[in-house]
Amino acid sequence: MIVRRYVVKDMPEAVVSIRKELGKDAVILSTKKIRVRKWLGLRWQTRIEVTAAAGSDVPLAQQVAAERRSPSTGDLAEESGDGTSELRSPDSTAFAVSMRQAVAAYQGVGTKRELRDVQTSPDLSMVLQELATLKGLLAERREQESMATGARERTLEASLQSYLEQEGIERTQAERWVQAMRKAHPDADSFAEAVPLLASAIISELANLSQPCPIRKESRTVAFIGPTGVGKTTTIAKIAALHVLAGQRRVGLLTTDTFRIAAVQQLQTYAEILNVPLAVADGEDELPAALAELAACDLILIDTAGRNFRKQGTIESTQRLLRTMEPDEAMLVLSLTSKASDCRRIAELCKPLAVNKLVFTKLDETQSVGVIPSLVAMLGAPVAYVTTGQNVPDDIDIVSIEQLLARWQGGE
Ligand SMILES: Nc1nc2c(ncn2[C@@H]2O[C@H](COP(=O)(O)OP(=O)(O)O)[C@@H](O)[C@H]2O)c(=O)[nH]1
Ligand SMILES: [Mg+2]
Repeated sequence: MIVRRYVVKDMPEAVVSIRKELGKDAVILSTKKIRVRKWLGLRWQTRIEVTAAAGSDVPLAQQVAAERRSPSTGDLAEESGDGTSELRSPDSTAFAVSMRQAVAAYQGVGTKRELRDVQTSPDLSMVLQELATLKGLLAERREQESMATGARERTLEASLQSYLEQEGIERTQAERWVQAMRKAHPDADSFAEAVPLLASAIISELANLSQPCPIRKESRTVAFIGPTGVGKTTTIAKIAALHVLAGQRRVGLLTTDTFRIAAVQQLQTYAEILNVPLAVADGEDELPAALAELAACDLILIDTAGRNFRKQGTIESTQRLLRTMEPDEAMLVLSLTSKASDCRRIAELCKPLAVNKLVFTKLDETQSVGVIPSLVAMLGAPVAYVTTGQNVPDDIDIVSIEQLLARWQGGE
């Protein structure tokens, strides 16, 4: 019979070595924890010392232990080069059987009969039963936890999604932005925490477009287009007043809105108050002459007739007008009190008009600002101005999307 000692990290490692070296009939005689020096003797580590035997004449564990303790036996271990040692002992079939069962149970490769024997051992079967119960409980708990986390995430995402939709953001765009935020901040788990993070995700996606872009210094002609009643004329009056007050540029006003006499009169009144010239063009044929009237001006703000943009004819005539006047900048003016879906439809229809900036009016009359980043993303055009009331010239602002979305703080 061969007896060997193994110093290993864990039992599976011992069983693999024992099976490899002593064969599948080998049995474990004893195991005990020992401490060994590692790292040039600087550190101690815990290891398991396993004694195993192979051969037909395997001794009882007690006998081996007694022999090892007995001074007459001396040191039976004979060190071999590979760190194992061998000793010769008397045989025992009983212990061999029990150890074979243990090895089989450990590896799960025992014969059916051996497993049955293990299960019928009262102590072992109780332990196995308890282990099985514990395993079941653990699995159940893990499943409950992952279900709860999944449900919490779904609920949070659904709340964020409906918040964005209420704010006027289109469904698929809202989904995209919620997902972008979740990707960047998977740990955010409350609505109040997630909403400002959502704003950051939108701002970082818009990149440069999130910065306000008022009229450039180099621009001389700027046209304002948009539906009726959104506040084009009032906004033009505010911008003109600000430039007159700044005293940097000679401002002129031009209107093509001759559909209503009141519209011309409205701009005429502002022109008189501000003491700036006003030219009127009835159709694109009169545009060159009207522009020539304002030759001395270095900033010409062009008011256009409010039109029903849902009609194809409106888009075509506005396109003709813009082509003739070739403005340096074309601003689409939209009211934040209009339905978000209508704003989106108008923006979609205005795509062929090469609008390069957006103006949002009537912020004072609404809480919802979601349509602003939504249209900025859709048209790839930044916001030039946001207006906040009827007072000329005070109620106009140059603000970033970040400042606008600050309204979302705390999910208000
Ligand atoms: N509350 C509010 N009303 C505004 C704002 N801008 C314009 N208005 C009002 O909207 C109405 C239509 O404005 P107007 O400039 O004639 O619109 P237009 O038809 O697009 O030229 C007027 O009563 C304005 O005083 C704003 O920022 N807030
Ligand atoms: Mg008008």
